[in-house]
Amino acid sequence: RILAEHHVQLLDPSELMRPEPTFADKNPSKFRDYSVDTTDPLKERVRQTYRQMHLNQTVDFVKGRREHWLKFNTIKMTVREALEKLNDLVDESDPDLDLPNIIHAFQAAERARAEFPEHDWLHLTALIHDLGKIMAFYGEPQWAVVGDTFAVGCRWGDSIVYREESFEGNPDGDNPAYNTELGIYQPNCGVDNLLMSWGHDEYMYNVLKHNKTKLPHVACNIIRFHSFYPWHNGGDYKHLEAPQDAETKKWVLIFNRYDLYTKSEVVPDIEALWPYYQTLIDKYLPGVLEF
Ligand code: INS
Repeated sequence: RILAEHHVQLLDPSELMRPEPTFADKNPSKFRDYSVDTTDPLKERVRQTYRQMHLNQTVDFVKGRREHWLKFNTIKMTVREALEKLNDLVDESDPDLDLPNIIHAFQAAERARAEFPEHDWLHLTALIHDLGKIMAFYGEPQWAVVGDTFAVGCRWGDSIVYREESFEGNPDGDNPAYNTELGIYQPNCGVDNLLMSWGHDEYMYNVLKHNKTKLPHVACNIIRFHSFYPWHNGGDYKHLEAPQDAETKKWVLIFNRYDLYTKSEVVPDIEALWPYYQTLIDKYLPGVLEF
């Protein structure tokens, strides 16, 4: 009976969506610090990555990268092989994690597993949510792989990090077709109709669909929008939301707790965890994938 109560408590949605998680290794307000300090190498690394992103991500650029990557003819690999590649990737846009990305994958997955033990699809979603970052090993600069995403083709959201200065010189800012509140979109067109800045979210979403994953659609949507902070965290782009986006946002926000607040120096025992996660890979995303 005690166990059952504990279980119910863990699954209470209001608890799950509380902004302050109790499991974080540092004060939650200390995450996502994008303040500028040009003498701090980590802060500068983050700022420069976003500067390149905000300068170069235009409608034309995004269309070009989609054209290139969505042929899925670059890489053939299993999920495990792709995850192991992330051992060599430190995300240059992330002020909260200076460790290889595979560690973050397991940190997030284990937290999802602890809070939603019965939703095995969510554990796998957390494990693979950043897998699209393997683009960085195949010629893509980090500014087109990592970091928060935003919609191109309309005015940039006010809550985008470094919004004030870092878009200076981006030609879309001078283009009247792209620089209005609606830009190329219809009101309430829905987030899945937005042309997103090119990065690992949109790529991995498409990889999942291309490889006919058995993960539920909401899992694919979590992956597609998990870095769209200006939307799910900043409150921008409301005029482009469709009613069905509320469900996506709810799950993205639940997921965000595992994604953001588990970032810490505590390294999980990855070898010991593989067998469990391999069963999930075999169930939902087996074999060699086309990336
Ligand atoms: C996260 C988030 C972080 C960013 C990471 C990304 O989802 O957007 O801010 O640094 O690259 O994976």
